[in-house]
Amino acid sequence: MVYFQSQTFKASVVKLGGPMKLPRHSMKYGREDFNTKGTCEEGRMSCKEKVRIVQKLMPNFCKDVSEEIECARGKLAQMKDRSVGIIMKRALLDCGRVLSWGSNSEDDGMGDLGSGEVTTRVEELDVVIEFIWEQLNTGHWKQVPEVWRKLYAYATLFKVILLLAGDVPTSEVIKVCDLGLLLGAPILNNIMSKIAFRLHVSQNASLDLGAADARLVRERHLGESSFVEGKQRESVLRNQFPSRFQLGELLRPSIETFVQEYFLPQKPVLLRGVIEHWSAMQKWNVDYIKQRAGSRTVPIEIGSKYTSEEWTQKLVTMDDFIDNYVLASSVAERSKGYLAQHQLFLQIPELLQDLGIPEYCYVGNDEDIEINAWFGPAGTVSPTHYDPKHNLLTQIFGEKIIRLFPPSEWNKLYPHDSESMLFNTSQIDVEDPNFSTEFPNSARAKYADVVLEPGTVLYMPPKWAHFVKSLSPSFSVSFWFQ
Ligand SMILES: O=C(O)CCC(=O)C(=O)O
Repeated sequence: MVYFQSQTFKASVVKLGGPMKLPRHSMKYGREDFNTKGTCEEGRMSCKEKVRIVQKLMPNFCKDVSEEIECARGKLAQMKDRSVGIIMKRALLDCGRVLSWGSNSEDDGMGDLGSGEVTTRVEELDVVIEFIWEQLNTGHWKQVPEVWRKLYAYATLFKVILLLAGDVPTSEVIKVCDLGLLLGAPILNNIMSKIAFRLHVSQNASLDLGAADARLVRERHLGESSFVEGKQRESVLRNQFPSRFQLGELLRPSIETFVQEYFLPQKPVLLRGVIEHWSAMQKWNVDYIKQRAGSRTVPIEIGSKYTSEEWTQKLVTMDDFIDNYVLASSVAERSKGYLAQHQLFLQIPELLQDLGIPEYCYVGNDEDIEINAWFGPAGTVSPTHYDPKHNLLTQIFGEKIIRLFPPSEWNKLYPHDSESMLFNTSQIDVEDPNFSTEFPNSARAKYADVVLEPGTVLYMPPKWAHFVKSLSPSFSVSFWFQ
């Protein structure tokens, strides 16, 4: 796949390892998405409490970090770019001073670092972060030297530590962590994710979503879930041509049956009884997601579908996304928001504890399972496209309708130009009643429609084209494997 990166005002975010699907991962974010200022203070944690969180997570900060920074400085010197290395080294030493705070009984404020020094150091780091951001966004993502992604992660880690000492709003610090996670390389055993999660949980505990508010959120959420009822669900998609076939359904088949009858012959099937025991099935709703991840910054898609002109991407907090797109139907109608194909569980691994990995994924290469979250309001659309990997699409809450086309039908679906970013996407809008006039061969394409209900899993083999529309606020998790 090709990953486009172009100069400024575009950023390539959320790599978090693993292959990407375009255009969903072209990641066109505006520079304003990277502004961490201006978030209001809500937490009641003291500066000391916040610094302690990092002290506990990184008891050997200087030892753990020095080597990496020296190595990066060496590489930068070779690249004749010493100034970044010098600023990083200075910031490292200052962070060491912040994190040794408390080891000396005479410490006040933020160790022996004055607030003026904190501000200066953060300003210096902002210049470095901006500079690295430019490096990340110049040219082809895959050709960006790894040292820049590492440095981005370390620079944001240093900024986080200094901001904590400078006592800025916790939400601002969490956003810096998330940007480090989204753009930087993973460092120090996923330290940024641990810091962000601990800050979020501590802040949330001090805020505590009032019971009345929680009830309100739940009621609004449930109120919207009956977007389309009963039999009507099936008629959401028009053009019920005679070439429709029925998809098989199985209750927790053995691995042997799955492999012999579905995986090897590359036949899709709807599975039941596979994920019902996941605690997410009981626990997950919008309140819960807010509690676990409300202050976290996530990438969302805005627009009716990724093939439309007005489609764009944005970074927002999970709270904003839920309030303004998942629950607020009037805004959502004007501009749909979709947290789509995001490796949320690498960013917030604690959420993965509520799920499992379906054992059928292990019939492939178990080191190459990519897990993506798909969370949004009723009416999100993924236009007809195919993916190169096997997929188990699991439904946690809400419902989706899916139209599936075998690989043999792909030519009848009028794919976009093979040289374009949309090479894996059909030009047909299966919701448009006139599509067969414009694209006559499509009326002969064989397909199956399936409704994905909570607790069900759809196995989609590679190259099976699929159109997906949510019928209610919905959370799905896909497992791609090969
Ligand atoms: O749920 C969706 O909107 C699309 C899912 C999908 O395309 C996939 O899992 O590959």
